[in-house]
Amino acid sequence: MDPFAVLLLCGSLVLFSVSGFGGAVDVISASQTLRDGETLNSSGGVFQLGFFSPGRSTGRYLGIWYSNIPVQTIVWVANRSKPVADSSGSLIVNRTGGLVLTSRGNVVVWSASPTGFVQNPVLQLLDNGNLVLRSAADASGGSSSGNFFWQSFDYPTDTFLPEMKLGWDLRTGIKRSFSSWSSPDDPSPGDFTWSLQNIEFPETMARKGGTKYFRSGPWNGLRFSGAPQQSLNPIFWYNFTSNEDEVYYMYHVNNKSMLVRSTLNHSNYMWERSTWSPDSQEWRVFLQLPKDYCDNYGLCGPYGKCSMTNLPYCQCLKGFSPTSLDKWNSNDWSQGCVRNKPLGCPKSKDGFLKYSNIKLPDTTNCSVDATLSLKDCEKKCLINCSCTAYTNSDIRGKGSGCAMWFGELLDLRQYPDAGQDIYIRMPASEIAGKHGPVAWMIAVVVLVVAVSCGLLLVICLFCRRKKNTTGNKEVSLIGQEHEMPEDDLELPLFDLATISNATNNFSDKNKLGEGGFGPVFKGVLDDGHEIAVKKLSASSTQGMHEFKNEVILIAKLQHRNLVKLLGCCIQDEEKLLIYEYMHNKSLDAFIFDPSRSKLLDWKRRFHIISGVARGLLYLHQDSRLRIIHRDLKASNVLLDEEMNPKISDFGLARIFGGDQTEANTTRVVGTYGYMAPEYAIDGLFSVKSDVFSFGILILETVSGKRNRAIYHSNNSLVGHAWELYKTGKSIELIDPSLSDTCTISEVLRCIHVGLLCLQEHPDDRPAMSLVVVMLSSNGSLPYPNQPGFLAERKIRDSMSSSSKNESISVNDISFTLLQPR
Ligand SMILES: *[C@@H]1O[C@H](CO)[C@@H](O)[C@H](O)[C@H]1NC(C)=O
Ligand SMILES: *[C@@H]1O[C@H](CO)[C@@H](O)[C@H](O)[C@H]1NC(C)=O
Ligand SMILES: *[C@@H]1O[C@H](CO)[C@@H](O)[C@H](O)[C@H]1NC(C)=O
Ligand SMILES: *[C@@H]1O[C@H](CO)[C@@H](O)[C@H](O)[C@H]1NC(C)=O
Ligand SMILES: *[C@@H]1O[C@H](CO)[C@@H](O)[C@H](O)[C@H]1NC(C)=O
Ligand SMILES: *[C@@H]1O[C@H](CO)[C@@H](O)[C@H](O)[C@H]1NC(C)=O
Ligand SMILES: *[C@@H]1O[C@H](CO)[C@@H](O)[C@H](O)[C@H]1NC(C)=O
Ligand SMILES: CC(=O)N[C@H]1CO[C@H](CO)[C@@H](O)[C@@H]1O
Repeated sequence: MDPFAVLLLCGSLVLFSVSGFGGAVDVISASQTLRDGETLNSSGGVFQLGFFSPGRSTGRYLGIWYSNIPVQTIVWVANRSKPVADSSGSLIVNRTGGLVLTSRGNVVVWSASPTGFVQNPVLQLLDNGNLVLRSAADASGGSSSGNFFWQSFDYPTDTFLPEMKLGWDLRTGIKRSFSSWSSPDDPSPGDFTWSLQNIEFPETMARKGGTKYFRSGPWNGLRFSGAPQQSLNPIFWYNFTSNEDEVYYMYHVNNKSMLVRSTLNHSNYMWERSTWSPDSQEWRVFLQLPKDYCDNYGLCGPYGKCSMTNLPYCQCLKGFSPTSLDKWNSNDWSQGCVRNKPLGCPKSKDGFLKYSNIKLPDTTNCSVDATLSLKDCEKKCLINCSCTAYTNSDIRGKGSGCAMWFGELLDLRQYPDAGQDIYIRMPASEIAGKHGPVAWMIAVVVLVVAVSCGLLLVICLFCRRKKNTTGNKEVSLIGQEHEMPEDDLELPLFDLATISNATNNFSDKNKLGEGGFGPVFKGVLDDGHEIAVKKLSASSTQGMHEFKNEVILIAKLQHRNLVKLLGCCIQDEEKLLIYEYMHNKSLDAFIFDPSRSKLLDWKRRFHIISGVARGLLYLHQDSRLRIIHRDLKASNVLLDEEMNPKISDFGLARIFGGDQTEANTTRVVGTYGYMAPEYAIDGLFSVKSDVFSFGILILETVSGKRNRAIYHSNNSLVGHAWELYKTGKSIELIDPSLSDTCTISEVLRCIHVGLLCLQEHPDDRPAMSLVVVMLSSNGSLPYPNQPGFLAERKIRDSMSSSSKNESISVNDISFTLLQPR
């Protein structure tokens, strides 16, 4: 017998014993073929190798997926960019261990070669999803690293599985990184990639079309310095290995029977980690990166520092100022900051300022010496004039190693309680005075402030005296802050010329928007005060005198959640209301905008919901006027510089007619999507119709979605929220961009209160005083009934009153009068 044949026979015998065990086929041996339609199962039945067609594609790809879950979840694709056109594809392991995928006519579609000579090559699919080529003689064969001549884990696609390595194999030169699919129908590499970079001080970097987009920060011995959420999870543990053979990052799952994967999502550009939930039979995402606005790469430019707890988010480091003040002030921070004073090196001395809880800057221009202590690191940095910062490269224990940055510091971030220390180089003059001169300066500043306050007080008193005596038109803006004796409260009357001047003659450039009662313009008074001017449309039926009286009454309403009315102007048929200017525009500009919605984390949104509730309570009960807003909606909630909510447009309905607590009106103001059924249909309004609108506002703020249609219970946001509530799945209503910042119990409470506000019968809705209590306490809440849907009301009404034409015509009138906005 030919010796080669004997060898082959032996090989197959060994093979037989391997594959025969347990009956499942988890290996393909030399010269065997895997055809389209056949699968190779891993021994524990977790994964499967075979041919598949993704989404709507008809092309066939060779790939690996989970065998036991109904949602086809591909974890690896061999020929990502070159499908087999029909089902003629077949994979063969040739005698030298080459893997060859051919289509009709033996055309090679994909191939892979072993890294060396393999005796009796076999291809095996392991239970961790790794497809490996090994020698049949190699008995180990387990899922431990083993002697693999080729493995799919070295050529990742978009999925990072536990035990896979992200990084470099320095012996073979392989660099393992990830790229998203192009689309759900096309596994070819998309423009979203994820890799480990900067081998000196490695960090992971996500790129979108080649542009840096999110960075994890470098590995500091325990975790990536910019991914604090990592250390919080008991399900995983992480390994980072760096030696002369390999530099890589890896994660493991404690519970082996749990299915976990991380993917690059091509549709939302997120790095998502999810687990399979056997109960609900779906993948549950529990970690998404980037996580918040400050995670945007380089948002604050060089020497800028991002913090989610500050507004604006970006700040210059101490001793630095914005490169371009104009851009900085218009929230374009990308140009970053420059030093106020140049470094002294080499002529004079420099020192370092310590910052704590920092995500370390981009490590591209960083070098590490693991043998140095922090003290020696400082010395070494100090003698090289281009060294701008240093810190420990490993923070385990007391900290060790030395990392130094050369050149600009980019993508710094301040955490409240994560990150680590960094020491940033400054000229000695900017640090030296930390105790002496600074304390001195503080003393001087305090003195100056005290003296000027005193002076101001005197001036104010003087002015007040003067005003009282002359009784002239009040034009000053100061002195309106607090409640004054009745007779002293006079509304500032502005001159039309002043306002016209401030708004560039009501130019379109100054227009902020079109409110329910007329356009709104931004203006700047001569003294620099920014104002918003509402030009009332002429349709008010009131005379000038009544109008002025109304405005004076409304100007008395003072609450921190109401926009402050600064004055008015009545001249030449023009009626203008002058308000304080709100820098952050309105709530709808944030929650409905995919990119800006990240700016409002849950804490802020809850603050907004609570603030609006208090503002509304004040209007309904605490103010002397009992005002019904009648047009509460996201675009009428303005946000100041600190994102405090302020209700605007209150009292306008009053100016334009009726002021009873419950009234019937022929003119239905208000906005489609926010109106209570009894108001929209019967024109009946009360404080409880505001409560209904507030319920809509809560649901929109929580979900980030507009309530567009209330006609069809299934399509509307309200209907959706109700369906989810009934099935105990309210969590699914939450805006995905909140998922990491929210306190679930608080969100669920808000949704619950929202549904109570949306009850069909006004009497079933809580008053605002109760809403405020319900939002802030932990007590149990009543079970809501089905919310009031316009559609059902309308249909029921017209059925029950088919004999009464009257009611139908009322419906028609009210709908034609709706203001579609
Ligand atoms: C592989 O597993 C699937 C499902 O678990 C099963 O239907 C198939 O028969 C298995 N194939 C082999 C060759 O064992
Ligand atoms: C096996 O396949 C590899 C990869 O395509 C190829 O380089 C090699 O020549 C093939 N060997 C044989 C014996 O066909
Ligand atoms: C990974 O790290 C853990 C501790 O975090 C350690 O017990 C384990 O041996 C490490 N594994 C590898 C493969 O380095
Ligand atoms: C491991 O995960 C499985 C599947 O999710 C679960 O059924 C099992 O209870 C878990 N075991 C432990 C010890 O947590
Ligand atoms: C990507 O995200 C979208 C929506 O966020 C989701 O529907 C889709 O399943 C995700 N795709 C992958 C591959 O995880
Ligand atoms: C690193 O240094 C080079 C050369 O000075 C510079 O062009 C580059 O912008 C720097 N990169 C970072 C991330 O600081
Ligand atoms: C400072 O360090 C940089 C980066 O390591 C190096 O290229 C440069 O030569 C050093 N300069 C001096 C004066 O030592
Ligand atoms: C013959 C071959 O290997 N063709 C392609 C299969 O897909 C990979 C990954 O996308 C490509 O790199 C190959 O060129």
